[in-house]
Amino acid sequence: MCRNQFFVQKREIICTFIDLYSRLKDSFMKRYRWTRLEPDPSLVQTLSEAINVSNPIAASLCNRGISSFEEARLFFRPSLDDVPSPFLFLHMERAVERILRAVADGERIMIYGDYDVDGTTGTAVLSLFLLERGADVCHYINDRFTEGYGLSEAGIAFAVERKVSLIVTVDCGVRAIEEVSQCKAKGIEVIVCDHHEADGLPDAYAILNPKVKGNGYPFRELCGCGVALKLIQAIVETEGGDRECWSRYLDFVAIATAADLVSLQQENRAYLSEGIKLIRSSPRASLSEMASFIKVVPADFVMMNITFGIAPRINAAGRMESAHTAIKWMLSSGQEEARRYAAELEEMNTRRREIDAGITAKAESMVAGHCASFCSSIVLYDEEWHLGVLGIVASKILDKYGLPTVIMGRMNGLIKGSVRSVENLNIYDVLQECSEHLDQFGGHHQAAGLTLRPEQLSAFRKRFDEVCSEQLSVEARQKELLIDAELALEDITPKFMKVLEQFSPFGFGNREPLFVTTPCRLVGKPKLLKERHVKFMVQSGRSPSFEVIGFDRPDIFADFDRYEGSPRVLLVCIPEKKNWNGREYVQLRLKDMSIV
Ligand SMILES: [Mn+2]
Repeated sequence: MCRNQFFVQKREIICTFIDLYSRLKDSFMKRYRWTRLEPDPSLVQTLSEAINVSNPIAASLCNRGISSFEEARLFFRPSLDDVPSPFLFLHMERAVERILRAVADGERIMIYGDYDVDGTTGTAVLSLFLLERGADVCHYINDRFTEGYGLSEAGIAFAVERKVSLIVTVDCGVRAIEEVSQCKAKGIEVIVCDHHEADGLPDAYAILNPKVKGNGYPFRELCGCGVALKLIQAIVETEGGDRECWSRYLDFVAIATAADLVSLQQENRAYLSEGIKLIRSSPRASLSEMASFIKVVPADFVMMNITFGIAPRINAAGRMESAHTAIKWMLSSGQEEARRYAAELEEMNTRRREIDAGITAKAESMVAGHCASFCSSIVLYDEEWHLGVLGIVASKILDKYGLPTVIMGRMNGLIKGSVRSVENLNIYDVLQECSEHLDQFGGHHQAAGLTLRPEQLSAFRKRFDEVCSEQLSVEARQKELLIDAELALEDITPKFMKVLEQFSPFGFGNREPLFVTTPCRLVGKPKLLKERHVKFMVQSGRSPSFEVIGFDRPDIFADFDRYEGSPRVLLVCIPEKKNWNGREYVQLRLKDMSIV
């Protein structure tokens, strides 16, 4: 071999080695697929100048569809002044006229709601509003287990028995074609307040639903309780009342908006922030009593107290016994009554938690055995499992293993289950492919429910895994982080933090802005907290050093351990204001990391 050839070969070997090494290094660290969003640079530049914010902030806004001064104003300053008129709904005038006539004539009105947070709060606000007008109002909520979702025979029989002549539905009704005509045949008129999609429409007196074709309302993303609020607003405006007469229900509307996973954009942001303000400044009895159970004073109330405190307690009623306890709590007139029902909800939620923890533990112990035979899904069944918590358990298993999950229990000789799916897989389509093994199924692309006969279980399990394996690409199996912009540590200024905070409230349709840092250097030694969380300091250029916290990432601590000296890293993180012993500082909440 000539000398030259030798060097070429050697260089190739070194290059291959470096390449392999850097790929190995990469695989040590990254847990997620990083997707850098790339908004139009000229749009980002123009917006950043128009509203005087830094480029990373402007890019994050553009990624949320906000690219003008006016759109930014509506986003950062959500106000009730900007919400559209309720009379844009095609049938609103009819609905108002019919309800006012029923109130004037002393007709009995029944509010028919769903058993979840959205349906029960919607039922409560309509009931409270009409009761104050001296209307003769009753309500009906389906039993989750015996009646399921939508208008039921038992519900209609209840209305007939109570001599009801007008039903107003909340968070259900738009698909009840058969049931609405049954009502009509029995002399009961129906007004539908709903936000579910529907193909055909029922022959109702009026249909208020922003997702129905030609409905006239410009914002599609209202929750069911939000639609009920628009109806209340329309009645108030027809009677010449002022805003306070309808905005006083925003506490419950905020709770429904946060809990029902509707998009936190446009007017939903106004309802949520105004509703939370209302709970802070003048909480009604039911809310102040529940606040003491979730250990928060109303004045400090935040969005998290809804999602992790109030919503699960309301849902516990429908899951464990009957949603009626939740309605009674919402309609309570004094502190004492409110305390009694809040305590009942607390007890049901404690029970729900115990049952859910037990089932989750059992399900987790079954995963390994299941995955020995199936690799693209998790389908678990136990005849003892309580049907009310299966959806919660399925979400937890999905979160942990990242595979489409079905968790099932038994009722009346049939198997019933909840299905939860990863982001990039439409689970409704998957179920459709398995329909020969199913008695019933329904839901949407991320969550569904199903019923099947026990003898179909093993065939269903096999088919479900087969379809998932066909439809789940390699990419879809790895969780994706959507990164809004690159951020240099030097750019994390007090002003940056102040603007960033105003992106909240976060949730569906408004995720937290996520940044990838420019390369920065590890300072000092990383720490492992509670054997699970990694904490370390970073610094770059002339920036001060920042504390980084990575929850549940002991792997990062272990990886650092393998490196000599202080490696340079890229962080995918969310900068957050922290307060410790009266000192305010910025901490970077870490989602993922790689070494450069
Ligand atoms: Mn709903």
